[in-house]
Amino acid sequence: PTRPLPVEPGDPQQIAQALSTAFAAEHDRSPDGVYAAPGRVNLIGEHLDYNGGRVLPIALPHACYVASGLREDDLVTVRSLQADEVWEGRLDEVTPSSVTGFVAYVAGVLWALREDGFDVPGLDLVIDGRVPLGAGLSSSAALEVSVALAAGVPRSPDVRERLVSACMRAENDIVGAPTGGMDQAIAAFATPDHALLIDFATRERRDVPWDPASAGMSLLVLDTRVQHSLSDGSYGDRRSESSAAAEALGVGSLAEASRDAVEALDDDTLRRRARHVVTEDARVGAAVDALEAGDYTTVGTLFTASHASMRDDYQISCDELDVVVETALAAGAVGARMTGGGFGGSAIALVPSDRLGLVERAVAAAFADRGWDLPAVLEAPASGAADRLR
Ligand code: GAF
Repeated sequence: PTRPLPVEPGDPQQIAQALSTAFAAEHDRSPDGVYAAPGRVNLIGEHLDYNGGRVLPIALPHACYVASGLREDDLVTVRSLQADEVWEGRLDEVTPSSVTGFVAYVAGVLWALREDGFDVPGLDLVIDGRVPLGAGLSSSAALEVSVALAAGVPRSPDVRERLVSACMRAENDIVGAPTGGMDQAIAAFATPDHALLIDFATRERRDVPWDPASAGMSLLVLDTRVQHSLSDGSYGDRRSESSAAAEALGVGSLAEASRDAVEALDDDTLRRRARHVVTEDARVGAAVDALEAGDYTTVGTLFTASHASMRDDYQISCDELDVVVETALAAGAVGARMTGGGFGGSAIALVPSDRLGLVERAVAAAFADRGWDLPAVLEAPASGAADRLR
């Protein structure tokens, strides 16, 4: 094949219908509800959430789907269409070491909701995850947020904030991934056709128009298929280095530091990490201004500068991501960068729509030349937030 492999999001209503049927086959009754929560690509602002900076993600049309039914006892059963085994357990027995794999996310969210005072009932859950795994597209947060919605907690105006907190707590305390909260927030609060600006210094959120087609462009998401994990230590290392740099600079979080102070740091590693954070935060501000002015060429330039910063200063890229970025730019993209946690996963490219095929073929050829597996490609219209489907 000369083109990357497409990963289709599927039709939400058809997926929900099929999941209801799978639930009925397993449990001899219809589910009480079917819920979905999206994956994401972050347009710009990487590793800024836990550094008190700004991020600008969009939600993907690719989502995680959960069918849930109340039980009369307080057992929880979890079946995923992507796994062989069924898990069965009691929430009061969940601890960081008692659950592993994808079940840690599911049981972790239910545990965290209980810890927050919600009366989570016994549940049967059947899950269909349609966000590619380990691709830096936030399959974990999609799973967490869809399970949180499916957990049968009452709806109130502030409940989504509490669900997001519970999802983060599950990820940090039960799964052991020290992540920063961007992914859960975009899954819970995305608006179609918009990116979500989140300022982690103030916790303010604001929709920003995202319409590359208005400038004759498309956003290409290319999954290198180099799997990454947020709990393998490398992500946590960046987080500790950031804390050490903030401490050396005498600031509460790194995004507050001045560029001059950063350049005066003695330690080369800490100086690089801090430089990424302060320059990236400034790029997010510039990208928002450019988007509000409809200037997608400038957005592209900022993407490419962001990639260089992640490659050279934050040092979270890898050869495959660098090759996607360089090849896309050489084939006519106006900007490209890795997205998400890094060390593998996906890159995004802003491409004049009449060059999409050219860029896709060039990336596929560059991977084939190096003997690497063909990357995957996703379409990424900015999609909506987690919701109940039936
Ligand atoms: C991962 C984390 F989960 C997020 O919190 C964020 O830090 C991101 O990496 C990097 O921007 O997706």
